Amino acid sequence: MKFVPAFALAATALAFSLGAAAQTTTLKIGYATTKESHYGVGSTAFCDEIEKGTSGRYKCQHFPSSALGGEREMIEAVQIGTLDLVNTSTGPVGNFVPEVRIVDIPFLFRDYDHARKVMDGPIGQDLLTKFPSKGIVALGWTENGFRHMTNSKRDIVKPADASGLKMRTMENKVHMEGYRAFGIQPTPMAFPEVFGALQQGTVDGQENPIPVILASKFSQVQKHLSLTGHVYSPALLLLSPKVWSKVSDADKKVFLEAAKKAAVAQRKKVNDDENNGIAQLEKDGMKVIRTVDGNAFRDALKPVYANYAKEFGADNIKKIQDVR
Ligand code: EAX
Repeated sequence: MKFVPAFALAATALAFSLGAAAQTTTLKIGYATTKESHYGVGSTAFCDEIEKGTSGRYKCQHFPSSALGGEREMIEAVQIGTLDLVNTSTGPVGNFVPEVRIVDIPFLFRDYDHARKVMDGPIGQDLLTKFPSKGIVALGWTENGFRHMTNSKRDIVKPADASGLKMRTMENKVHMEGYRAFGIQPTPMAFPEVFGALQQGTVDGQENPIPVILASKFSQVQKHLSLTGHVYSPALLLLSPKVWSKVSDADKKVFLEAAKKAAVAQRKKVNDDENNGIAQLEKDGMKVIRTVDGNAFRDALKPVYANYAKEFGADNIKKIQDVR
């Protein structure tokens, strides 16, 4: 048997490990809420799929709980390439890709089934094609959920109850225009500042889906929850073009398939939180108004819908409303 000196074995092992390590690219992925939240579940599904599907050529490092800043900051970081991936609501996205603003219109979507059909269908898929020219690769739609109002002052059943409240909103002019019609004083603010602002009383309330209210423990600083469901908040998996340009065609297919699996996992978590989270929030001390006067909120929006129709085209709004 040929004697192989120990140093030769060590060198071979080192070369192999360096070779293998050199083939693994670790992608940084950021999102607003905890790793256990809907964003963490969706991001984990995506990351597991790309690691498996690329035989370990790609894996992720998670930055949950707004560790890398607000969603707007993370989207900017993806654009310039200092962050590889972000799983973000559409809140600030309209500042980068204006066409996306149409899906932020209040009371546009009937329910989750309608919203998911639109995002996964021709309308939603066409919106994804608007991103590359703005220096962003949109891998697919995930989901934040239907947004509800919380505040520290009073029950909200109809717009008059919300009138005069100083509410934190996302940096989203479509939302702000709609909320003004309810008499709300909208205060745009990045998500990482929201808990503190509620705690100090800088704002009276905020609006977010149940999964975000749960994961962010807003029950500690908010007494009232009203299930207004006034906006459906889509979310997106966005990737830096710097990464995308280095991904092989075969691995690109893996990334796109993985984004679909992320959507399935994230939407399931949203469903679970919607089904179980409200009772949890009541247990945590929140007073929940389950039935609001939805027609009164929709009526209050009518003048604003005329503006939305001017901005987005009445036919484009109707196309979304007509999806069955
Ligand atoms: O995406 O800013 C918000 O209210 C968003 O819903 C939150 O960051 C989760």
